[in-house]
Amino acid sequence: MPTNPAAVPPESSDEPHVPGVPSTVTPEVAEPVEPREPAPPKGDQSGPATGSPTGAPTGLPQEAVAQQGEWLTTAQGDRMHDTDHSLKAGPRGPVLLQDHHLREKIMHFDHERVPERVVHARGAAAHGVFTAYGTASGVTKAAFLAKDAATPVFVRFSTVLGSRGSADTVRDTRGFATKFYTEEGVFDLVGNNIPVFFIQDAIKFPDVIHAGKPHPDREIPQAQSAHDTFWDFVGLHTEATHHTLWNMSDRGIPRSYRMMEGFGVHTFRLQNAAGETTLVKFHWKPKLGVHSLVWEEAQLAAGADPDFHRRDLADAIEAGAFPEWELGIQTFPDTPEQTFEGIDLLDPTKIVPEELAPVQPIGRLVLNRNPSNYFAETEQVAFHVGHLVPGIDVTDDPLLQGRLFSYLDTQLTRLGGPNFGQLPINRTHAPVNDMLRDGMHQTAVHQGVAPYRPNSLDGGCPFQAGAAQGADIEVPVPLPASRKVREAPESFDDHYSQARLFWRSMTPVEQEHIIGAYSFELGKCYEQAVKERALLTLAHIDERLCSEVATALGLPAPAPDAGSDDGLVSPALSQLGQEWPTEGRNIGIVVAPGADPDGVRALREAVFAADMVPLVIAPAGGTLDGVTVQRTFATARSIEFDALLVAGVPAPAADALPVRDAKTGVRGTDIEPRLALLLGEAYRHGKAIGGWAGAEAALTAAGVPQDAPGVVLGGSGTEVFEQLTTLLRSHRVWDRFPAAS
Ligand code: HDE
Repeated sequence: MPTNPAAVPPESSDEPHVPGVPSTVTPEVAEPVEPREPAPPKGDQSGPATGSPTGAPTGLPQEAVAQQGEWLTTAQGDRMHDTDHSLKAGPRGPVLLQDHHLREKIMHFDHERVPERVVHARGAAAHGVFTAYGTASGVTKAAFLAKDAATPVFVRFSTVLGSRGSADTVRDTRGFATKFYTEEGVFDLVGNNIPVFFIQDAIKFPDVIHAGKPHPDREIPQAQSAHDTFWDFVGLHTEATHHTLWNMSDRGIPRSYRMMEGFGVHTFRLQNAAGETTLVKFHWKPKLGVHSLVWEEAQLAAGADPDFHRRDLADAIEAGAFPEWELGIQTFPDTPEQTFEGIDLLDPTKIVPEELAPVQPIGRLVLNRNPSNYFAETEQVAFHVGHLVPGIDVTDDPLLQGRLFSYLDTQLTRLGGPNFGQLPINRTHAPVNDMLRDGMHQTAVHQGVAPYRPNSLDGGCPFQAGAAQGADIEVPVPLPASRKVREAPESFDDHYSQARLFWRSMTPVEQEHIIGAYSFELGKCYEQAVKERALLTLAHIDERLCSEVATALGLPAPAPDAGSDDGLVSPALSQLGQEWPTEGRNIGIVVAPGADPDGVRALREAVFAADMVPLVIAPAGGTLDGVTVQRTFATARSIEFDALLVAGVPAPAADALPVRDAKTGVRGTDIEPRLALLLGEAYRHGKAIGGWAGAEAALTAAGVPQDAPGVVLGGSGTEVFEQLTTLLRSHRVWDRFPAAS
């Protein structure tokens, strides 16, 4: 019998299943079940038996599974009896060169890494399905956008600046890249969570990234824009102003990947079956709304849980709270000028406000399956803006044009050669019959003798398709009669009007966050000239923004230079002012020994019933009064919870430090300091807080005023929870932020 513990057969299907893990791409929401820590990867109980120790990862075809059989082998299939000792000349003697297993094992380990992505290195991904409404069929012939077409997808979210091991919650733009495995070939929508970009021409990309990455001498700071080289660049390169302002807004610190918008950024060209063309911008709209962390939370999470977003995405999918987005398009007539309401559609630093061109929903994306192997899927996936299907084409946006080169080129280094398209995650679901041959990591065994055209030896195969066979035929767009130049169009010179539009569209509390972000980032710079130049840029956006940041920096504010604007406001840019679904939110339940255990049980049921996740927090792990504890005072941190409920007052530890009641100033030892920290942070971060069964004392000791907005006391746990749910629909208790009052 095998002695290797990995050889234990896969768990049987009647064992408790990981909550909500689906075995197909069907976007059905599973019944919420009691949460537990993420379980190790399991075999797909519904798929074919593989006889492998780990079972076939969910959804993968059997031939894609590396492990077969129960016994440990070398890479050549030679069965091994010992992988723990090198072959030696005696137990105390030297290691023998003839030990092939040792050399193979270490050689392979030494080469396990591939270069990380030069940008967007830190990411997390999930599988899902996209179902089209058919509403885009009038403007595009793309088959996957026809009514009810369901297309498998793989979506990778990322930060831009940080290395692969950096924290998730840093202030940065987020990548939102979607691979549609359509019947007509792969379509990649490689977008961001911010609709504009720092630069208007791809040739500036190395500059902006060199400026944003850590300083080349000490290689710090990691994954941050709060340093001199970044602000040096954006101060000198004013076309970055609009995007920088978005980054300094709450969009730069999303609460969750599930709560981000996505944008294709560039304008694309669609073509319908009649050959008519339309210019469009793509938008992803999250079902849960657009929500952000507050800056202190983002900083705390970077230490307490650097995997915050990655964990959130995987946990939500595992629990059956499948993230959802609607894909929408803004459409514009394809005129020779390629402008709309005076906005240059080829300028990637500009948006078209939704109030001028509404976003029309064209389909629904549901992410319902976690990757089973990070490297094979999330790391090796290769997106490309040039992966297009008939009916979708690029425009002459100079940023997009440069990307068309970069995304092929970068894979040669990162994935080691030209055959990365054969990696399972990158394989199209359409039949492939190309004439590309050989090269590094070739895994296909091509047939025939004539990989050239024309040929007679392979019967003339493969044949070229025409329009009738669905060939992707370029849209014959007329080119402007012009001259060869290194120049940008004049309209690209407007660097401020849309930054002003964005600023004006923010609510007071969002504006306060922006002021705080600039004050923090510029406060981390050392060079006086860099800060002064940044203030000059702010003077072009708004006088108060500029003067408040100047005050925070201890510098004089330059004279305002707000230009002459139309004063347009786009309410769609604000994240506040609406109510959103609360599915998948984490509810922390702080319990003390003897504090209404039946009430806690009923509360947990109520939280599950509301499709949210109850997490019981107690002084120690295990169970308390028969209730399973998920977090202890040592492992819980406020960042994890969207709302907190407190039942009773935990007894202070014998060595507890005295804490100060923030309201009365009185010091006491009537609450555990870590609980005081938990409640105090949740309060400061504008989270809904509730309590019953004697919670008042704990809240008072933690400095949480009982009459403050968003603090609910009394009744039963379930009654309090109902009120917290209403508060959660607005994401935070905004009235607790000074600017909102
Ligand atoms: Fe990228 N970008 N980019 N980018 N980008 C890459 O490609 C590049 C730009 C975006 O999850 C790289 O495979 C240039 C805009 C995402 O794997 C690289 C320019 C937008 C991802 C590259 C841009 C993006 C990348 C690095 C200026 C939003 C991650 C690894 C012309 C619309 C995809 C790779 C993933 C990745 C180049 C600008 C989004 C080097 C030259 C604008 C989401 O090819």
